[in-house]
Amino acid sequence: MKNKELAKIFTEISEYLEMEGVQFKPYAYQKAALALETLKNDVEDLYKTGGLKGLKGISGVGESIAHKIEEYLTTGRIEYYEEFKQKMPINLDDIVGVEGVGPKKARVLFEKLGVKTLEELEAAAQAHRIAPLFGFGEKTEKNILQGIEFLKTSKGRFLLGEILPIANQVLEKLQSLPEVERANTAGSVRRMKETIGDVDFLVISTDSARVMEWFVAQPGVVKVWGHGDTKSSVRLKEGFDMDIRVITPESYGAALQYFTGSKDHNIALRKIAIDKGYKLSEYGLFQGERLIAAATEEEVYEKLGMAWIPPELRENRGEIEAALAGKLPEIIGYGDIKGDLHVHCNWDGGANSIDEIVEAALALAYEYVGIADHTQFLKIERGLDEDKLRARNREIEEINARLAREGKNFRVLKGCEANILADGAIDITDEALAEQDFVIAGVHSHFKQPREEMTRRILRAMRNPHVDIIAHPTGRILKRREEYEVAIDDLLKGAQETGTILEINSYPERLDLGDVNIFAAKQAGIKMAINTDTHNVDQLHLMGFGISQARRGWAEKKDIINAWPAAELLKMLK
Ligand code: DGT
Ligand code: CA
Ligand code: CA
Repeated sequence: MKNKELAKIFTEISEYLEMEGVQFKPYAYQKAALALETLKNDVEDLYKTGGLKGLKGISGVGESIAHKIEEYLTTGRIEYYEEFKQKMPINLDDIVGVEGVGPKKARVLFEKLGVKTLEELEAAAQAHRIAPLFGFGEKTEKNILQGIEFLKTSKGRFLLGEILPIANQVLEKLQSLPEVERANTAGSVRRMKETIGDVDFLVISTDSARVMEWFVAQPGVVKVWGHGDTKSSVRLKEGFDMDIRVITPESYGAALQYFTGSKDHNIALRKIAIDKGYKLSEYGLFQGERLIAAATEEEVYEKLGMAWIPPELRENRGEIEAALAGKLPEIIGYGDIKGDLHVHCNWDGGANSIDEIVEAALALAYEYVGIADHTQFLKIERGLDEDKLRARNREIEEINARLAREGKNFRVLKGCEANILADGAIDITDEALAEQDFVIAGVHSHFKQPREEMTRRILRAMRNPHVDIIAHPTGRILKRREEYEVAIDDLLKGAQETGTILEINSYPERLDLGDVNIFAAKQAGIKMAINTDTHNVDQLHLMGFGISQARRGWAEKKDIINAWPAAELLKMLK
């Protein structure tokens, strides 16, 4: 799929435009990049079937960008982009990926120090050549070094959001091969861990040699690490590895259990087996030579005295004890969400009108959708002031009236995503907040505050009686930015005392709260909302990633407010 390649090019164009101080245009390219990144259709198919018009049908893609997509699909390059690259041949993805280095700084670093790569950036910082530059200073130089350090620690792991679509495509193709009887993903992909080291597949096949040949010859394979009779391993052009193993039907369950992991879960499970006088391996559960269970995972768990454990829970965080005691949580299901409470519409620069959002939400069988536009402080995101919010709310009321006339069991909720200013005040008046059905508040600036200040800041926002939900509570960006310094225990206590709901932001780069914090929040009786934070209806399906982390954090329907019917939700938001 060319979607990702184009998204990367448009992101870089927007960064080049920002370097040159161009107004508004960078935003248009950013929007198009976002749309392409999460587009479910193959952009090439859209072009083949619909031509330019088909491309313009992608929300966020206008005339000029559609022409550039066409140019790329027909010639393999975009002249406009190549010109930028020639002028400033910077490895932008890497450099701008360092926390604290935006396009403008990247340009200065290139022009003054000739920095093009991450290695050159690190060397320049270590040689203290960055601090003296105008607009940089000691602190920035230190931040850059820290940022690079963080990138190194997460190197070699990939976002679940990048990997899962590709893994699922390979899985579908595997399943459609005539010689494949059954295929599954295993490992961290099956457990839906937030980041993935490599992808593991298991198959049952009547002709494993053919499957191996197919596997190592897939388009996109750039290196074959191993090509055996029943086991192979490859690297894809995206940079990650995939392993495959062929298993006999008799021991498929035991193998699936073993290769799903996690390793810690397996070790704990093997101890239980030993205590019972059994031996557990990837070939089955044995008593001496006698096979006790192997064909299905359910049997294996059953013979060990417990119910089948959902893969998302298999991290040895108490799930085995819970299963032995018959007390596994009834974790939220992938189909249990009744509405998304964090959707940006075209009032604040999102790609879609409220009508389009309603249509998309109805298609997902939602019962409600919460529009949460940015408020005024975030000018770049075209945040709404009090008057604009009021006008937008009138539009929502008209749409709700129409939906009621049409007899639809669906409603649009009026909300906003307000900013928590540096001192914990909210950037818009209490009167405006009082007019919303719900208020989300989030930190979008001053990320580098000291721990106590950041904690106090968010606690103050929680105490604002109008604030219902705290967005992306820790501010982390996976593989890019560490969470801001904040005392998470104090935040949980604050949420508990004020009845504030914490968001589980579904964006693959965020997944914030993450699984461990979700677990802690649940234990403290704190309610959560799984939201997509989308600026484009094509991203509403990212909800699945948030749900997966909620499951990993043991969250049940009762813990997740947007798994509740509208009436209950509104009662709690009052
Ligand atoms: P990853 O790839 O780093 O995201 O994490 P996993 O969990 O997918 O790990 P991976 O690919 O190394 O191995 C897949 C599964 O195979 C792992 O979850 C459990 C099982 N496994 C692999 N090596 C061992 C081992 O040495 N001991 C045990 N008990 N299980 C193992
Ligand atoms: Ca793996
Ligand atoms: Ca592996």
